[in-house]
Amino acid sequence: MTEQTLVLVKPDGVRRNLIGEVIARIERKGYVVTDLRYVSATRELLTEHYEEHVGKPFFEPLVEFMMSGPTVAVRVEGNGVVEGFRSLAGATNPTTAAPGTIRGDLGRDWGKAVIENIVHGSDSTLSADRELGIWFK
Ligand code: DAT
Ligand code: MG
Repeated sequence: MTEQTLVLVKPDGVRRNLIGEVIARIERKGYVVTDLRYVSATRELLTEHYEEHVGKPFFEPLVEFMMSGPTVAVRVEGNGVVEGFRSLAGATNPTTAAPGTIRGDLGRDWGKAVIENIVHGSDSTLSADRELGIWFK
């Protein structure tokens, strides 16, 4: 099977009408969207998705932010897509994310307790399979 990753257009990206922009960048790169869902995430789903961050100071603000509106979950396929999409997304902090990346071009610091950075991308093939199972149950 081809490599797969989970991309999320987070609530800030959906509110700012950036669903198409994010998907366009994925498609222009040559990756293939093979499934897509509009999801109102629950605390339960988010606790599973962000299990590595449970207990950190930004965890509660992160969950609140991710429940503040709908998220678009996207299954994306292609060789090297896990690393490739992380590269398209850019660094976690949009202030320093490189121009040319999604977070670098479209994100900024809004002075909130949690970093709002438009997209999520799985950080390994193991995470990708785990996270796809959560969002495409
Ligand atoms: P990434 O989304 O780049 O994989 P992560 O997994 O470390 O980053 O964190 C998940 C999300 O939590 C991230 O996209 C934004 C937010 N976040 C991370 N570190 C943070 C911090 N120190 N303060 C506030 N929000 C943070
Ligand atoms: Mg992460």
